[in-house]
Amino acid sequence: MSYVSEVLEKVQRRNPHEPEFFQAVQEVLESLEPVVERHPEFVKAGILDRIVEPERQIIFQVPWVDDNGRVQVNRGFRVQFNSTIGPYKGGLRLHPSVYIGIIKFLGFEQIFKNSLTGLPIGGAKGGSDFDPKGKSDMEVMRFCQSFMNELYRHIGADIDVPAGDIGVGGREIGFMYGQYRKLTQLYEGVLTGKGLTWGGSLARTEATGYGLCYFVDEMIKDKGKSFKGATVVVSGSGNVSIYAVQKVHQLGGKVVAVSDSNGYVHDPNGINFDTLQQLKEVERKRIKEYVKIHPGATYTEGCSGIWTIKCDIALPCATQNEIDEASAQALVKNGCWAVGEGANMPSTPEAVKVFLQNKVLFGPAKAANAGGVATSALEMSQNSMRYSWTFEEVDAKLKQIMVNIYKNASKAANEYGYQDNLVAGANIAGFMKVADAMLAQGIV
Ligand code: NDP
Ligand code: 2IT
Repeated sequence: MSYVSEVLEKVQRRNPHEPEFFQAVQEVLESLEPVVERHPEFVKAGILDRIVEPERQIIFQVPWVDDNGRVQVNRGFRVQFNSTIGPYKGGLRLHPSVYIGIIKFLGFEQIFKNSLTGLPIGGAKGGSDFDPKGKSDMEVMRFCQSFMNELYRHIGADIDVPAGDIGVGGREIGFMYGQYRKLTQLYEGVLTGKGLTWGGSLARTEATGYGLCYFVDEMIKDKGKSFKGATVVVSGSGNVSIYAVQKVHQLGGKVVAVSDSNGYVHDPNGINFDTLQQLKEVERKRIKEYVKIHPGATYTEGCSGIWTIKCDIALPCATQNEIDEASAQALVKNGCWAVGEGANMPSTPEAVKVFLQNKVLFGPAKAANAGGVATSALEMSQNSMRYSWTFEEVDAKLKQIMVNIYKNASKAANEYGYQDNLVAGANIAGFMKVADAMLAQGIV
């Protein structure tokens, strides 16, 4: 049995009932077969055994009182996965579907993504099964404060720096930062995605969506194509989606559809960015409200139908496993020639296979959506310097980082016999840096 199969078997045995975690590990480890073959020193040092086991997993109670005076109890998580190349770094997700398996898959992905950025950050993830939908601002505040009442003792600007993810944006980061400051008396860059008047970085809000488009732009340019005149479908309508829509339009493409977990909007005239931003960011409304403002658009219940809309480029920016094999086949059949993953693990393994077999240019999540965390690391740099860069400075650095990620993933793919397979290329390029550092630092 190969070393990779041995480790995979152990991961499955040790982590039953966590299919998302196993899915993420399997994809990475399988693409590392030729790497461990060429590097027996990694086998000897047990690098794979160690990289699939979180360094620390914290699970805690989050009690809070709702607006009716009732006590509510949620479960909080922080998985500190790997700190070999820097302090733990990764977002917090607030969604009712959150359990340890989701946080572990996201934390595992984060190790390689963060490595790919070229910046000194380790991998982590956290969150809670709290559902922010329908909660008042005060309920969200009380939840965030209670969450931080436990989390604060495990984090710090040089220890672990959380940020946003699904259900966590500027509002939640604000409440958590306030509570951290109150509890510790420290004014430090312990969270990223902060407001601009209290340590936040310009362009962090836009970074994941913009970075995704910079990555895809580089990937398709390499094959003689561009966003100009391309029809694009973007799923979701949250932070990543909103700024992906804006950047696609700036690059000359046209986004014709966006969605939420209830359904999707198709606007053949092009999704109006201002309406989208106002509805989702400011008013926190459902996406179906869009058609009231733009009668030329249609709303359809159910979210997977979005992948049956004819497009050149698909940018899944909602959640894991949102594109299954059938949706991937529908995209290919309709002529889709590029996919960039804004969400984490949005394509099932079967869907990825369909894209690769059909020569669709495919930008995998850990490379394509790394712009968010990269800009978080730039926020950390600015906090350390007690200084801030202009929007243009941060945006230029973000763009360069995304171009470099594409080049490094593409180069690693070619070096290990995976021509044009950026899934394998990103896994290998991300892994090599962490594995070399683990080797150098000994068994700790
Ligand atoms: P938001 O909470 O801002 O938006 C999430 C969007 O996805 C909403 O439109 C939401 O719809 C939809 N969605 C969430 N869960 C589901 C589901 N189970 N089924 C269908 N639709 C769903 O989150 P972000 O935009 O920040 O995150 C989106 C994705 O991007 C996630 O996978 C996240 O991990 C990833 N990501 C985020 C980064 C960031 O910087 N924020 C960085 C890198 C990756 P609804 O409102 O109906 O729930
Ligand atoms: O998945 C991700 O990379 C994020 N949610 C962003 C993490 C961060 O620390 O900015």
